[in-house]
Amino acid sequence: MTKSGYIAIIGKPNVGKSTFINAFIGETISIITRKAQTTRDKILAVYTDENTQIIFLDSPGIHISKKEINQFMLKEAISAIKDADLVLFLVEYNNSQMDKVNKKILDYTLSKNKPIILLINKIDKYKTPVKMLEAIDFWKKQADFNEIIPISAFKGFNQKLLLKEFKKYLPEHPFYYPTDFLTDKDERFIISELIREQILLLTHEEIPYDSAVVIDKFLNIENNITVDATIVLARESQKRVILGSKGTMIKKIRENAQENAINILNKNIKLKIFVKIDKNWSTVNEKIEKLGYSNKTDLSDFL
Ligand SMILES: Nc1nc2c(ncn2[C@@H]2O[C@H](COP(=O)(O)OP(=O)(O)OP(=O)(O)O)[C@@H](O)[C@H]2O)c(=O)[nH]1
Ligand SMILES: [Mg+2]
Repeated sequence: MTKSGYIAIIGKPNVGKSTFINAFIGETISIITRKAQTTRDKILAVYTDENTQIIFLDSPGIHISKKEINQFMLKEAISAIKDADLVLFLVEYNNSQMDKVNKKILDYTLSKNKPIILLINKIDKYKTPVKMLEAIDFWKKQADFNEIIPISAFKGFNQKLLLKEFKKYLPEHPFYYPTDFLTDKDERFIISELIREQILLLTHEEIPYDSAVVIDKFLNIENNITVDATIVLARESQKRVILGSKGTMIKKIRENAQENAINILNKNIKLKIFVKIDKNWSTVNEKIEKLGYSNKTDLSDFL
């Protein structure tokens, strides 16, 4: 009998959720940056071996804010918890405090009777093993976790050991997806994320959070892909920054995203990028839905 189930990765922004999933699967599925709130959508990443299939759900870092785009992101994270057979709760070595947000995530997950494994990430940053033992001790007192495992998603971890732990909590079930299935996201989504990744890496302040990327045209002829994409911004003044002096910024965004897309998708890709203003899009519900950010999850039992 095979084991197959859903594992949600939940935690505050920037703790390394996407890094962990990409490393576990061995592919670039989610974008990773130094900035908080990099992941916007619930992204499925599938691990398959002879007798186990794990459907990882990467989720946006939990950040509580009234802004509509943030409410969408929160719904994506909460719906991942609801879908999960097991929740991986990620915390970072240096924020191992039970702050309000972590407490909310934990209480909510426990109220849904989900098993929780606590992963204490970024242990490569510990100067001494004593610090790590202190962190483990601290978290032990916070809740009755099914397991507590320190890891470094960055420097590598013992995949075999984690797999063994995860499997304990997965139901016996036929595989949900074909054995070669990797993610629910298509090439259009991946290219739009690679563009957003460059915006996150190259611009600052509110611009990454007020940017969305839509794919207007996607043509694939014998592995030659032509893509027209538009960066949607919330304010006129942001356009100047995205274009840069003499168009240098948009050129850099386009070149880097195109190069990454070619390497990740292993296809010949020609990318064109346009820029458009959709005034205050990130704070207007109808506008974020039009840009593809729609999730009907009820947040009343979380907030
Ligand atoms: N030192 C160290 N850095 C790490 C580790 N794991 C992730 N990082 C870094 O932490 C930053 C955030 O990583 P992400 O994977 O994007 O974090 P996330 O939790 O998905 O963030 P959001 O999508 O914003 O919620 C990146 O700069 C990573 O390189 C780790 O084990 N050690
Ligand atoms: Mg992420």
